[in-house]
Amino acid sequence: MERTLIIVKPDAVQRGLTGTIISRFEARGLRIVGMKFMQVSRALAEKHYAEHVGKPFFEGLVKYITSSPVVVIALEGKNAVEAARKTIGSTKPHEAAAGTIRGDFALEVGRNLVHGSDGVESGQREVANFFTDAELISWPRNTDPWIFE
Ligand code: IDP
Ligand code: MG
Repeated sequence: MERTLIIVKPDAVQRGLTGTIISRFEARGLRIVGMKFMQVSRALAEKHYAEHVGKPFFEGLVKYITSSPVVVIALEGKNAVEAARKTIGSTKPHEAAAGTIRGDFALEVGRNLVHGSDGVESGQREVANFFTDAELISWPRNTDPWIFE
């Protein structure tokens, strides 16, 4: 099964949207295999956002993600990466479809509430960047047969 890294970003935590955002993924059927409240260090932010080094928004992005605590979640499921991205919505919230997290709760790209991995390989890599093996729990969920065929 695929894994994807979700970050409930500092703006979402500050705005009291943590529970609302987690519940969107939970209701979708994705299985939580890791979750913690943490402060992202500059080193971890640079590692996580390495693909954006050199872009004009990079400094602002690192400042944003390290500015206050986040909740990181590892989710598992069939097609978990694409399903989570669709639940999150477009990067620019003003373009995000209504019904998505960004489309319902955000307006600006630099305050877009949530991160989700953009591919199967990045999902694996990003989960490993944020969680140790001991922090990830593979567990049989009683509702799995009602969610996964
Ligand atoms: P994604 O989060 O939808 O995958 P990416 O293109 O990977 O979007 O960009 C990572 C994050 O960088 C975005 O979620 C957003 O917070 C920030 N970002 C992207 N483009 C811009 C921009 O043009 N200005 C400011 N921040 C940006
Ligand atoms: Mg991205």
